[in-house]
Amino acid sequence: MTRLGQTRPALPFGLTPAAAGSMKGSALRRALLAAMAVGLLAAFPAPLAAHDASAVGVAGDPAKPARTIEVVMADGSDGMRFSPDRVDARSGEQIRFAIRNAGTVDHEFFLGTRDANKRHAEMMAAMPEMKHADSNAVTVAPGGSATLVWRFTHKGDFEFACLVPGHYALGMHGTVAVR
Ligand SMILES: [Cu+2]
Repeated sequence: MTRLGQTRPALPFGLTPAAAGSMKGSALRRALLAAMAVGLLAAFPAPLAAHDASAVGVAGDPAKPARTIEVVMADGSDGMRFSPDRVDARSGEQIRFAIRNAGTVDHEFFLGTRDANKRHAEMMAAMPEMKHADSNAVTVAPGGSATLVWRFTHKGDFEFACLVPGHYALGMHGTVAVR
């Protein structure tokens, strides 16, 4: 049982003071290293996100032609949404998403597979302060705008989603159908 005001250094989670005390040197070090490794994975999910994004396509080249699609982010008493919430694209096509936040709070535009976004949203719920700055994601402040250029290289139904905790469930996601 942990008490307030304890002076003991924090132990890796799952390790009780009694268990730590019974461990000798190297075992305790291994437990600490394992806990640190888990912590590092949780703190730096970006490589995982980037890997997932490769199933959707690659970062676009702004110097090359792109079709512009305007996307508006909105929030209100009736929920949160992207307009449009469906985009059709051709495999190999480069799209320049011109994103504007017409809402009252920060929103994200995060491009990925449905599975990756779902897992990512769960992770975000545990780390609400996490900000994304990958080629497949952008955060837009209220009244602000941003562009994201992306080339879709695979056919399938993909998703753009706002992964700010709670927003996805309020309706903030859309589909990119690549044919
Ligand atoms: Cu949002």
